[in-house]
Amino acid sequence: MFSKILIANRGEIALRVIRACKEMGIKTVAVYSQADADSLHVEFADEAVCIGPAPSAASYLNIAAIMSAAEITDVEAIHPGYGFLSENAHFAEICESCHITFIGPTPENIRLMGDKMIAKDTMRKAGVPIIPGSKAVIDNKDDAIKIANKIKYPVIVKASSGGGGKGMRVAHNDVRLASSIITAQSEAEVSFGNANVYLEKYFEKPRHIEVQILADKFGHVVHLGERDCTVQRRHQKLIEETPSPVLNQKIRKKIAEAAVRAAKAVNYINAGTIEFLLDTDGTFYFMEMNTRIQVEHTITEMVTGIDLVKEQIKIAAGRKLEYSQDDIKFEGAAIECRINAEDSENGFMPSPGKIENLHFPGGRGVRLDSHIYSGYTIPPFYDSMIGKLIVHGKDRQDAIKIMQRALEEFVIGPIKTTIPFHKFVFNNPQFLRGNYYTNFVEQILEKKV
Ligand code: MV4
Repeated sequence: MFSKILIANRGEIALRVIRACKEMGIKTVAVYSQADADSLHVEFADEAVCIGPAPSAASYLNIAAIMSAAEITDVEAIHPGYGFLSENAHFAEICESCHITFIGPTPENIRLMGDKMIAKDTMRKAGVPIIPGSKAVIDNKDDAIKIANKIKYPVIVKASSGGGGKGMRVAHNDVRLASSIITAQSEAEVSFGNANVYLEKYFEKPRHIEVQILADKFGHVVHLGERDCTVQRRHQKLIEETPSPVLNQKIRKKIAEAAVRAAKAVNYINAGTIEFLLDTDGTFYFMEMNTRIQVEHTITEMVTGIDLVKEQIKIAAGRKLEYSQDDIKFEGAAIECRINAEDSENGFMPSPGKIENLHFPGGRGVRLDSHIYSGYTIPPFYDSMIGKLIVHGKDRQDAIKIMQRALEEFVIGPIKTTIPFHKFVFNNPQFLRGNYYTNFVEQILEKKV
């Protein structure tokens, strides 16, 4: 096992990794930007190294500065968390060449899944259902129009290097398709430095279902069930729950098996998530694979009792998975609400600043993963998520009751947060029935449901 790990991240996920390391008897090194000198991850780690000024590009994305910190502190491994360098194949390669273990998948895994077209083609060959669409990059509008008329409108143009919703365009007819391709291509070129786009049938009322997998270096792959992440705004998830309120046991088993097949097809190693689009009729299709630990990993931990960050570290250290699929038991239901420093009553406008009043909820079934404290100033430079409120109940109804109570107990001020939004959702009849789609947040903001 490693004796010292560097955490190349900040905020709640840096704390989350430090906590796992402490329980495993591993020493920790935090890295921080000049704007994060007062952060809890700096306080809680055994050592801390300043890696640059506030902007991410100069600090948390600064590979040279992070590798220098790793060399100076003599760590054996780096945990990248999520975001920042977590899905950067080049960074994973540099770690390898410096003989420092990257706690995550191989550079090849990351690179393959980073190209959505290649990922899709790999899944098709592995027998994982994929969304009908173009089999190659779109290079002229006539071919695109032919494909669109074959799969029937509406269609969606997606960027090959995209993901997470960036660079997507929906088209309902030939004329709009031609212009959508041009705009999607130029957006993709600007955002990703790669203008390649492809075409898919567009689903109007999908749900976002993802499956957590773990894979060790000996080819063993297990799944840890699904998460329903359908409550999103502008491709930012706000609420995640497990199990999904809409899957029956038959589809649940099929989607989990498809995820294991997907991971095996690419010789995947470490923790990963396979995202599926679920149609209203229960058919599901591969969307993309996330090659990192995700924000919402916590709800899977609650229902399985498995610490995913510890598993990531053990896998990276070359340990075999200690259990097989049948040993994994799922208990109850878990829900996560993302607490962002945003004014959900004013267009989710960012609301950085000093926290003067703070009270964390507690009691039965409540977990709070957060790096904030009373007197802490939220810097304006980074992601607005300041915490995750996670509940675990004996079933969905019980979890909802715990969440409603915990949201009532929660005080953060005077900065604005997404707590009022969550209180509103947990009183919405459609949400309470589990009857919602990806347009749900838009609908409630327009007061339609
Ligand atoms: C789609 C889709 C409908 N049809 N693809 C959004 C993020 C990225 N992972 C893919 N996304 C979508 N792809 C087809 N063919 C609808 C979405 C989508 C979405 C998916 C899941 C959750 C929320 C969403 C919000 C808007 C669009």
